[in-house]
Amino acid sequence: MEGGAGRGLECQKTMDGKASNGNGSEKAIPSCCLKARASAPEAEAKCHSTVVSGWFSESQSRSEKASKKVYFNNPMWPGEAHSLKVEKILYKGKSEFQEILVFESSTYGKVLVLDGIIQLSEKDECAYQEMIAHLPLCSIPSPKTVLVVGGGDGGVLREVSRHPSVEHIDICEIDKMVVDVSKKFFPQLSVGFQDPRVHLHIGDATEFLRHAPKGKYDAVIVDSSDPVGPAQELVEKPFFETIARALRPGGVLCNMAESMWLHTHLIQDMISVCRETFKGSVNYAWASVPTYPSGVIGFLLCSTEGPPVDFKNPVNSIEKLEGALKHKRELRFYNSEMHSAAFALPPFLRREVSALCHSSTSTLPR
Ligand code: JFQ
Repeated sequence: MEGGAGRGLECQKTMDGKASNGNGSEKAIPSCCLKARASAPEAEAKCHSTVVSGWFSESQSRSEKASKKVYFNNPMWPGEAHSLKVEKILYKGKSEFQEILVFESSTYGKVLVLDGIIQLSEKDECAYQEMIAHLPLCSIPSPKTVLVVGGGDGGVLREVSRHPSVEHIDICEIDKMVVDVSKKFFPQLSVGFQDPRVHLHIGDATEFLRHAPKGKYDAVIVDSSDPVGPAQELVEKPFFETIARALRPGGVLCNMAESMWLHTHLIQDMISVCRETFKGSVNYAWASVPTYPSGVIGFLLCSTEGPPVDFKNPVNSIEKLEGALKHKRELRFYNSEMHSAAFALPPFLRREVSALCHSSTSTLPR
């Protein structure tokens, strides 16, 4: 986009906390410019490099030399950085894989951040965890064996365990520290680990899937972080092939699939790869999650060849499952209407992601 550099310079003027109105007098910075403040080095970043002037921003920071901090756009959402006001930093640590931060926000409750990227907030986690779990599990009759990839906070497990038909839940999370931090700070999510059907495996998901018996799972749910760094291979063909192998005929995959506002190329690539790999249905759905970049998140739903799966019309509706609506806690976001609505796609997405048009089971009218 033209003019970006010029706007950047304007922002620099606000770094001292004041802005000039051009006639020599100074005025307070409008709140919209607070975001801009976080995009440059600041002495005030005293608690954590992503927290500047009391605001967490989802841009990344990296120390070049010990004393010098360099702030830059996150490559997944260049030119923007959603901010939350921080009340208190509750935890900061570094695992073998990533930097972990937990803070109390002013308006979204506690927030979990990995490598500078928001994973969940207490206020809106329900939308993501409920949708990523129930979109696939309500699309097949009586799911019994489920694998969760990632999801170390336990929120997806909490949702999967609402399903009374489920007998066995494997979870493969690479970073044990995420599980431990969640158990300490997010008991409403980590409650998912308490279900006796859950079996936790700490390790690499591709390895885990390679050794999984062929056709073992009715459903696989990939609750990954963004595909930069360690999660990169989770959007590539070999990974999807191992999932397809581990699913039974007519088994289902639900994979986090980023934002339709920001990542149409990635969505296009994922759909193309999944269409080659999964010979049943491939559909895209989405939900509103205010703390994720652009405020929405997508889900890619795929089924293997076998009994046909109509993702848009749940055959295993949650309202009919005994005890499901209130298991551990009440559902907050998901119901059968939200399920079907999630597959309605705006025209711009249909136009930009041509892969959505190339199947009898796509969400597009033919
Ligand atoms: C929550 N259980 C995991 N997964 C969250 N940009 C991702 C976090 C980062 C987002 C996309 C979803």
